[in-house]
Amino acid sequence: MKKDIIRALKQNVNRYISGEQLSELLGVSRTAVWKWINQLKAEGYVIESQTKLGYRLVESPETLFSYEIEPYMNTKLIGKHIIYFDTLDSTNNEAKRLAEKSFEDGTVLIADEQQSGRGRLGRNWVSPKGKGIWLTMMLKPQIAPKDASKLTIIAALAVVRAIRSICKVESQIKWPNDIVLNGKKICGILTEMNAEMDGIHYLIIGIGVNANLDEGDLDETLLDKATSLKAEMNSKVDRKVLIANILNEFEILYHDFIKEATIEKFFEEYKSSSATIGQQVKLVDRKGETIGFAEDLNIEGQLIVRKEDGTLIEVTSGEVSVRGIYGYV
Ligand code: BT5
Repeated sequence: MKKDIIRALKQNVNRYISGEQLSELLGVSRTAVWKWINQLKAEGYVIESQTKLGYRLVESPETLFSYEIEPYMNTKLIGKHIIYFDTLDSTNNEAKRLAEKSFEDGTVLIADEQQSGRGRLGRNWVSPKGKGIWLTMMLKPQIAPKDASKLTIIAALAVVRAIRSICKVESQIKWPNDIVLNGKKICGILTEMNAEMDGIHYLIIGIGVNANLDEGDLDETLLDKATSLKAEMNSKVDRKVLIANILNEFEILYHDFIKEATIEKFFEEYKSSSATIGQQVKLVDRKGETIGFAEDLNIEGQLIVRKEDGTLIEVTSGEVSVRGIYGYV
């Protein structure tokens, strides 16, 4: 109902829509309309009411309510069910809790703030309130567990495409799960799954985008390697539109990917978005560090690295950490 009232109010920007019109449109009484309007006001919507004229929407809150994002979406699966939280420990944690009960394929969880946002291997992810996009997509893909990491690629491409179309800038993918802009990290992706040898029970993709973070939001150790879209572009990003675009782009890519569990169709796009190919890299794993040159990526999403002794190795994400030698990328 809220969604319908908001849609009606938004379609009549700068104009009043009468209580009677709203009640006819929505099939509820005028008193019910009045109650919904009051609820919306309590949520931060600025709505003018005039006795004879009706209601006029003056301002919407920045809050990422599903009904604020949906008007910009055109998906059939991803985000058909969006659950918004003011605050959470982590959207990926919440997704796991929900998955233990039951969930609709394509459900998206969004938090305005994460108290314990997570990166890979228990690392911390800074997620201040009202400044970023902290979301998790919950999926039930019918693919083999070995192909699951390719969904990180799909998500990364969706973010790059969405940033291109909304912010008109070209971001790049730092293998395997970072998006960088001007050499600094603006987004991280955390894909996790619950699977058996031959099947995935559920898979969750957490995406964190530093949309409108200010310098003070990142601690000093991060300042030389992380940034936000706002800081790089000198203007604030509309998080709702960017979220909708990420979900739209993800669905298009996911739809193609899921048929054969291959990234073949977007392999060239993936390679040309790579910030890692052509860089000197340091591979770090439990055994130690290896210096090499990132020559290419293969269709499995592995990084092909020429070691200093001239041999080529295929590096699988999750096995090693890749660091740039001359800076973050
Ligand atoms: C990642 O891990 O980059 C995955 C981050 C995923 C975050 C999303 S937000 C929604 C969902 N819910 C969650 O709890 N998580 C996901 P990794 O590659 O391990 O990078 C982590 C490292 O990035 C940290 O150790 C810091 O060095 C750095 N970092 C932390 N917060 C950052 C931020 N906001 N922006 C840029 N870098 C950050």
